[in-house]
Amino acid sequence: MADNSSILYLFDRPAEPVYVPKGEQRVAFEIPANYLPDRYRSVATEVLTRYNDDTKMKVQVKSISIPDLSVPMQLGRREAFSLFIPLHRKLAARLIDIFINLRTYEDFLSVAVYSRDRLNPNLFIYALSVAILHRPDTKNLPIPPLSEIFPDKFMDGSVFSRAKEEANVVPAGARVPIEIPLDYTASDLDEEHRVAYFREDIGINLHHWHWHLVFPFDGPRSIVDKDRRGELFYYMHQQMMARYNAERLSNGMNRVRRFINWREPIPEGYFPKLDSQVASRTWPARPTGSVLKDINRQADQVNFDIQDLERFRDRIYEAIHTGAIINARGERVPLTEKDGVDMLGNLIESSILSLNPNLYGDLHNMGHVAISFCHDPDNRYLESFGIMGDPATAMRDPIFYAFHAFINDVFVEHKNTLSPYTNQQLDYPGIEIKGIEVQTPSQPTNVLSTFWSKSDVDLSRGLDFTPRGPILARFTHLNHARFNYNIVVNNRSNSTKRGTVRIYLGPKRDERGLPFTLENQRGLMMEMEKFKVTLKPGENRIVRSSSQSSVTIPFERTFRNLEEQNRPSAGPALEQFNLCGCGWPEHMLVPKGNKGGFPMELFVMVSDIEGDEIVQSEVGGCNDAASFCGVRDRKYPDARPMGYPFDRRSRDGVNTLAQFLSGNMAVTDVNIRFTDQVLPRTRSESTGNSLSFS
Ligand code: CUO
Repeated sequence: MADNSSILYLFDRPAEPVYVPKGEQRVAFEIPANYLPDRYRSVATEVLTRYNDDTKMKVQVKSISIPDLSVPMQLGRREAFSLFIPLHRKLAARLIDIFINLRTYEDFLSVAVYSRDRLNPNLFIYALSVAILHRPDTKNLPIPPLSEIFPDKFMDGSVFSRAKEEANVVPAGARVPIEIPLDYTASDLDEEHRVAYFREDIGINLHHWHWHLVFPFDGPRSIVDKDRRGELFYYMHQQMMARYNAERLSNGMNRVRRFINWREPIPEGYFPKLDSQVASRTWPARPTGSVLKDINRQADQVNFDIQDLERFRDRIYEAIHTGAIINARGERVPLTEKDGVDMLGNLIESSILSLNPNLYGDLHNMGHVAISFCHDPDNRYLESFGIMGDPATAMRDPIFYAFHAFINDVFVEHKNTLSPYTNQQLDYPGIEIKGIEVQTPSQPTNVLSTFWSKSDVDLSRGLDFTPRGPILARFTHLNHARFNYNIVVNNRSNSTKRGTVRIYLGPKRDERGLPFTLENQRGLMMEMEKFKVTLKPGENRIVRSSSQSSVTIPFERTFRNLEEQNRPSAGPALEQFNLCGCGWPEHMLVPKGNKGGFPMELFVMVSDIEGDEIVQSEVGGCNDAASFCGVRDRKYPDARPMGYPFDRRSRDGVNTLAQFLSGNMAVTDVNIRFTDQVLPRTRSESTGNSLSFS
């Protein structure tokens, strides 16, 4: 790799010093002697020449005057880093600011190289990732998935001693993958464990981490202030909840409860069994029955009471019910139909765009902090935060969903104040859906097929101080056979029409087996696909593959390897490959269903382009999972409220999905059949188990 991509080698083995050659190419950074940390200066000549024979490629690092790094250096090298802790967030925001404002790529590389061995590795990798994603001269680079950089955040700690043994004892070509069992965090005695395969899926956790990288809540305003980011905070998390609930219903469980009484013992316990390789301690567990406490941790400079959270919550509800936020100047800012949800998102999270952080606080982030410190609220045991304190790990914990069910509820409270869509706002006169079905190869019509697959991730990038060469961990995950949507649309006018096809899938029956009312079902509707169509007069047959989904990124992108041999080397293909890693993993598009067939309803709508269209060039890039992640450097590509048409209460007299339909909509029953076997990945028409590389 030449040019601007050499900065990516800084992701390699984050705790090894920067002058140790990186990657399989043995890339050596030629650093000025004064860049060495103090403890190496006296042995500079030896240190800087030691690896000379071992390198295949050299990268010159320019010597420049280094900006003041004292702020980000406040966090120790071996401490844990949490985005949700305000102090840590400020340190990261400062470093991002430094990185973003460096004038040239050479300066950026130089400061990044200088700071790498002086800063906390988690803080450094986070800030470096945000900066690379947002700098014009690096934004096309593929950031390696965090599972390669810090694999310890994604799998059982015992994997690493086995991996180190394998790496030290067995030569690179002869190593065997280390199997990670599907069930290692709990037994079936814990009912919540039935959906552990979802919570602990590497792909969904990577998505969540990447989403928060693309949409940071702090940092330079130019990168925080993205189009409708507050609304997207609501919608992306709402959709993850809908997916989790479909997964629970598939497994015979109730929908997730809301964590609303913060004084009560928390029934959901979780023992993550993750070991931090960097902070060299295990991530704390939370036994069943833990209680939130007031937080007062001087070391982290975080000090607030549960009562503070309750006050923030009540003020936000008051804003919703009075229809207006009070801004920092004491003025009323109405929560309008168009922008209200976006303002609320920034207020609740809260991001630096919050209109009044003093009054409305930092509800969501402090909720994460309170939960993640409930085992050591005053730091008497010198324990760090639990997994709710890190976006890369939070989704593993059942409490994440109970807490986010509460957060979602706040948004729903606001949405319920808006008038229902009128028939006129929903219908597309002259456009009629005549038929919809899904077709999976070698399955009956309207049957989706799920099963287990095994895939490998390479740990070698994240295993500091071990011999080189790939070392694979093999994990088992849910998967489905790819399928097509077949849609027949009749355009009864005599001119060409354009519209947006919106496809949702939702469970048909509740926990007791009764059909859902629309009011209960609409929050469970999962966006599967959204795309523009041009409809000629008469009948139009539309075929769409599930792999094109507006919410997913391809399997290979979730688990891509930076040095993979089959990576496109230039041109638009590279551009496409490199686009951000944000997006729901394709293998988790379809909920598990069950062996007998889990009944779902497939909803398809063609909406009028008049109300949909954002006029802009769509070449923005990074648009694979646009519904969840937006389009890079562009406006959100759909003018309707996110979640339309299910984001509001339905009009009077409409109680079921069937009653909701106008001519431009249709519903059909779909069954999801689960096969409890590990099938080869080729069943999903994906490219096979091609993640290994030599
Ligand atoms: Cu994504 Cu709570 O926002 O984790």
